[in-house]
This record gives sequence, structure tokens and C-alpha cells, in this order.
Amino acid sequence: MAEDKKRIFSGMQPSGLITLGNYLGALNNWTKLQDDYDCLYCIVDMHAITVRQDPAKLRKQSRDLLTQYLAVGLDPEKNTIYYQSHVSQHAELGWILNCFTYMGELNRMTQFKDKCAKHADNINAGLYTYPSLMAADILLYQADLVPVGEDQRQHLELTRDIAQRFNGVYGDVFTVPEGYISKVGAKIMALQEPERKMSKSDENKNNTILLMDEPAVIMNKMKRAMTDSENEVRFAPEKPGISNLLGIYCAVTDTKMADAEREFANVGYGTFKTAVGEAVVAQLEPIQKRVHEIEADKAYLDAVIKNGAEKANYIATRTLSKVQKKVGFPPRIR
Ligand code: AQP
Repeated sequence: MAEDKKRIFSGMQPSGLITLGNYLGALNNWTKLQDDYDCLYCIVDMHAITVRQDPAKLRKQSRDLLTQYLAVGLDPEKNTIYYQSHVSQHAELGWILNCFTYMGELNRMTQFKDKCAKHADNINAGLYTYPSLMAADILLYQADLVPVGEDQRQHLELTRDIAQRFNGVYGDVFTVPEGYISKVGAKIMALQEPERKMSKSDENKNNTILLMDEPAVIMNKMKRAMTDSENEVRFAPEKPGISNLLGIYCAVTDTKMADAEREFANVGYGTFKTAVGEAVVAQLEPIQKRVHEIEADKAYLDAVIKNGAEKANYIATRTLSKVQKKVGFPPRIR
């Protein structure tokens, strides 16, 4: 692993089928970073069980997500791609960082509040301490930068606070990471409720476009996307539906907002939605084809899983040993 490059860590939960939001807010940006940074891209299955998961489905979704990481163009030779549960140091550091995270801080996390509202029957301690495990994910690798969507900014701020608090007590142990929030695709909203973000766990399937949705399904969901009573395509806070579709169009076609507004200045919403749908299909179809090719190659996928875990383990061990020593755990006798 190149020592001179800055290090990046990011991850995604295998908590459902991934959406256009996950793709534009995360995956697509990750692929652009792999040549210039030393990147670790994790499949955070330990975070996923903060919400009840069906075991067989979770296993499948984890493998599907790995396949999708590869299909969008993440190269396992250039990046470290692995499952969080294969590197037990995440849990070990997570516990230590729990002891450096205040309840007042966790109480303020909006994702915790949202998830409590969604899963009122299962408000578990893991959901509550999710941010300290996320801090462990990042700090374990001494990441300089963390590319995330706008929705994760608060968790990242807390990670920085935890790192600074720990360093304040024990010296320079952790690199304090910076957020890396790309302006393009930073927050894709739900198609029918554009005041909230597109999420893979959304129960209304018409709110999300999935990475693996077939073209006809994508076009149909686009047709049903919420708009407004004007018939003018422009980006404005009072037009959340149209603004969201414009944002999606710009992200998938790499167009500037002003140019997109000009392009659709004189067209009706129907024509506009068709154009956005077609642009999304054009972007996703080649990825879907690659997913099918990669998933057929079991030996290749298994090798990626094994090598990724080994590479991640090596770095994680170095940080964890240092932390254990700093907090005063007795050395192991070998
Ligand atoms: N709507 C979105 N727009 C842009 N970026 C998004 N991300 C998620 N939703 C959007 C980014 O995708 C990455 C994966 O995040 P995650 O899987 O760890 O969890 P999440 O943010 O909670 O994603 P979901 O889709 O909303 O999952 P569920 O429904 O399981 O909670 C992150 O970089 C995130 O910013």
C-alpha cells in the first residue's frame, strides 16, 4: 500500500438493495478517487444489524453489495475492499471509543432519532452507539478523508470530536479525518416525498430507484415522481421534486445545473421526466451487465473477500495495538 498517498475510508451497509442515492452520493464518487488515494471501502455488515435483518438475506445482500462495488469500477488491486465483520478490530476499538463518547452527543444524532421513529419496536443499544462504531471504522485506518453523503456529516463531526478527545488524553494516536462531501449527488431525495432522502430501507418502493432496477421499472418510477403545479423546469427550494430530478440528471450526465435548466427551459414535465429516466437507464445498464458477469465468477469473488480482509487486518492491528497500550491494557504474553 502506497505510504505517500492520503488514505480514504468509506463504507456502506448491506441493509437492502442499493439505490441511486447510494450510487450517486457514494459509489460513483469512490471510483474517481481510487487512483489518487489509498482507499479502503468496507461493507459495514455490523452496522446493518442495528436494524433486525433476516440472516440469509443479509448474507446475500452483503455479497451483492460487494459485487456492485466491483461492477461500478472499484478495483480490488487498488483499493482494500472487505467485510467489516471479517476484521474484529472494528468491534474492539468500537468498545474503547464507546468509553470516549458522551451520551449527550449520541442523543443529538438525527439518524438515531429517525431510526427510532422507524423501528420503535427495536430501539437497541447498537443503534444508539452506531456513531462510536463508525468512529472506530474510520480511526482504525488513520483515514485522512471520508467521502460521505450530506446525511453522514453529523456522524463524521462526532468522529472528529472523539479522535481529538482521545488524542488530548494520550497524545497523537489518531489522524483526525476530514469529510469529503462531493457537491454532485450529495443528497438524492425520495421520488415521491422529495423532502426526505432516498433510502434503501424505504418501504415505498416508488420512492427509490435501485441500482439493479430494469429500464421499464426506472421509467415507470420516474413517471410517478412528485412534481408541482407549475410547468416550469428550474431548480428552486419551493420545487423539491423538480429540483431533485434536475440534480439526478446533472449527476448522471455530468451537466452543470444552469445548462440543464436551459436544456429543459421550454419542455413540459412529461418530456423532462422521460429525459431524466433515459439518462439514468443509460448510466445503470452497463453496471447491471457487469454485476451479472462478476456474480457468475465465485472463485474471483471469494479471492477478493479473502485478500481484502487480510489487507484491512494488517492496518487495523497496528492501530488497535497502539490504542490498547495507550489505555493501559496489559501486553499479551506470546
Ligand atoms: N439519498 C442519498 N443521497 C446521497 N447519498 C446518500 N447516501 C445514502 N443515501 C443517500 C450515502 O450512501 C452511503 C451509504 O450509506 P449507508 O449504507 O451506510 O447508510 P445510509 O446513509 O443510512 O443509507 P440508506 O440508503 O439511507 O440506508 P438505510 O435505509 O439502511 O438507512 C453513505 O455515504 C451515504 O452518505
